[in-house]
Amino acid sequence: MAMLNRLLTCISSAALLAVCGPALAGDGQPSPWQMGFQKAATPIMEQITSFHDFINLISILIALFVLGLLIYVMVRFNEKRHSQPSRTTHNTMLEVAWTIIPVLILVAIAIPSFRLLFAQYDFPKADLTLTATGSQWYWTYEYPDHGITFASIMVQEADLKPGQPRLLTVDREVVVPVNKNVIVQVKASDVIHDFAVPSFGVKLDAVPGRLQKTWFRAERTGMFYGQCSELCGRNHAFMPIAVRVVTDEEFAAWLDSQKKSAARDDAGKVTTAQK
Ligand SMILES: [Cu+2]
Repeated sequence: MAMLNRLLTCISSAALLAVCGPALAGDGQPSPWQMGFQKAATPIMEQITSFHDFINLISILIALFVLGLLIYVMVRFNEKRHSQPSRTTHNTMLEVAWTIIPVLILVAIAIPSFRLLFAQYDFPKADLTLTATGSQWYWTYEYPDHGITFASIMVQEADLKPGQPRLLTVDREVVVPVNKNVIVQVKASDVIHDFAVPSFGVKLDAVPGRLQKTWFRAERTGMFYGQCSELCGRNHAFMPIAVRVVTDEEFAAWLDSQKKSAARDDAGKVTTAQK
């Protein structure tokens, strides 16, 4: 009985966490005791989140069903209550059912799964093109239409200002306008890296010698962090991605300020990051 009570407590607390999950989710960055994904900032991430919740629900129902069957068999057919096992081997209806039902479940999963896959690869018309190049161990960003290129390097813990997250803050953030389609071309200059921003539902390998492409459309302003998500060497954990989503006016002002300081030299800090 105590065992059953404990089991019920486990199930109810898991259900509670599932319900409270969104409240605990990080916004733009991970948060302590976060359950589930970071809060979605793009339509694709919203789709990913609801697809995940849907699959999770199916898994939980299947697990509970199997658990129920196991408990039923243990109680109903144990040696004490059922000492003479029956010799039944086939049941046509049951066999048809346990073939058809899983097929239906798989079809129900496949439909939203393919819809999401097509949405991710259905590139909209670009409002802004951005190139992200992974190098050991920093990212270089380029705005080809605006002639802006800069390296973005992690700020060391000792240099953080109050409110800046550890291991995620960079010296120069990517700035993009809100509600605009941003096409990101992802490249690598040395080994395989991975451009990933959880709130945007973006995760794409940066492969040397290959031009990969992904896109996002951020629907609210704010700071959104990601990290290189492919083991790329000793300082893999120290090449964060920081994207600031701003209004159109702020973006125009930022472009102006960047063009004015276009001549800045990244060479010095890049050499430091490579060490
Ligand atoms: Cu990397």
